Amino acid sequence: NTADPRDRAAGLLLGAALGDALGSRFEGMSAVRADQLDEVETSEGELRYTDDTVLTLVLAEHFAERSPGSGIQQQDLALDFARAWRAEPGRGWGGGIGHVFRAVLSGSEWSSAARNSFGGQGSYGNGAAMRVSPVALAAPTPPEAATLGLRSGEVTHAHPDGAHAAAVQGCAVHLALSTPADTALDPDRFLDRVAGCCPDSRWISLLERTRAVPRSSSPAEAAERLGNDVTAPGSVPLALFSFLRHPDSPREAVRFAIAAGGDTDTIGSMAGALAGARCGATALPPEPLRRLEGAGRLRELGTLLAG
Ligand code: F2R
Ligand code: MG
Ligand code: MG
Ligand code: MG
Repeated sequence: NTADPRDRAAGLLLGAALGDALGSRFEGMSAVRADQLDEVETSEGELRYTDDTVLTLVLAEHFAERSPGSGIQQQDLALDFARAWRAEPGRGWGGGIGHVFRAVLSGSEWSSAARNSFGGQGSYGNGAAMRVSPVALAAPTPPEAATLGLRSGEVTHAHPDGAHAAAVQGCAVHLALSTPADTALDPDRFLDRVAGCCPDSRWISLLERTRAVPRSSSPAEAAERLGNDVTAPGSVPLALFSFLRHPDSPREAVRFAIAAGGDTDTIGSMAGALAGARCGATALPPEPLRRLEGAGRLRELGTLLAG
């Protein structure tokens, strides 16, 4: 682990993208074996990322283009997300998110576009949480990261389960970024602090469920208890668990998340952001990192946003 804030900021963004790119080969599979993970880590060729990282980059650029402390301009952010979706339709997008982006591109306010999806329920997909990690670099404290996470999330995910997931994951990444490098991470204290930043009863109970999973569980057992699907409540807890299981190894945290199967790119990405933020870019596995699409810009943005 490193104490260098720039290395940690780079690790946060690179860890998110690496988890996405490694996991994307297996998205939708029920479980992933160690030899399949070894193969994707060591094979040749570029490791391409998916929608998770496309939107993470948009959010990071949103902060990089503005002076520190400017927060989020929600209509601008919605438009930038939607333009990124339009520019790259082949990045493996969620089933309902196109409706939101199409409405924004035809002039709707973000709030009505997000509210009108899924028959007026709004989305509880994990798309708001999967892209939220840059808020940890823009907010000075964990509670402010939760607030920024919520503001970035509600732009497309109007259902409270989807929007609050971004608050939870954003604040968790901020906490991971500021854990002392030379002290063992205490999972109970970590979950207490996340819960303290996110006063949403549904998420408090999901965090309690995460805490109750035995620390020695296998990926399959953790997925059985916490879920591993494209919904926010069915994926953010498993990403947190994967990190708490392997807080000092981004490679192991990401491998655990992907081995659990299901929404592997997204759960791998969220676990990678958490572990990369704690351990830094220098702790990421060098070989797959060398092959990661966009690694140069991700590193640059991390360093820039770290200030
Ligand atoms: N969607 C995928 N992967 C599967 C398809 C891959 C693609 N076909 C390919 O192989 O190229 N991956 C990406 O989607 C997830 C993020 O989703 P997001 O952005 O939240 O989208 P959406 O559509 O809003 O929500 C996802 C699904 O959740 C269910 N859902 C959400 N809200 C619902 C509601 N109110 N009622 C009922 N169902 C709801 C729906 O099934 C949505 O389609 C990430 O995994 C990303 O990698
Ligand atoms: Mg994806
Ligand atoms: Mg900061
Ligand atoms: Mg996914």
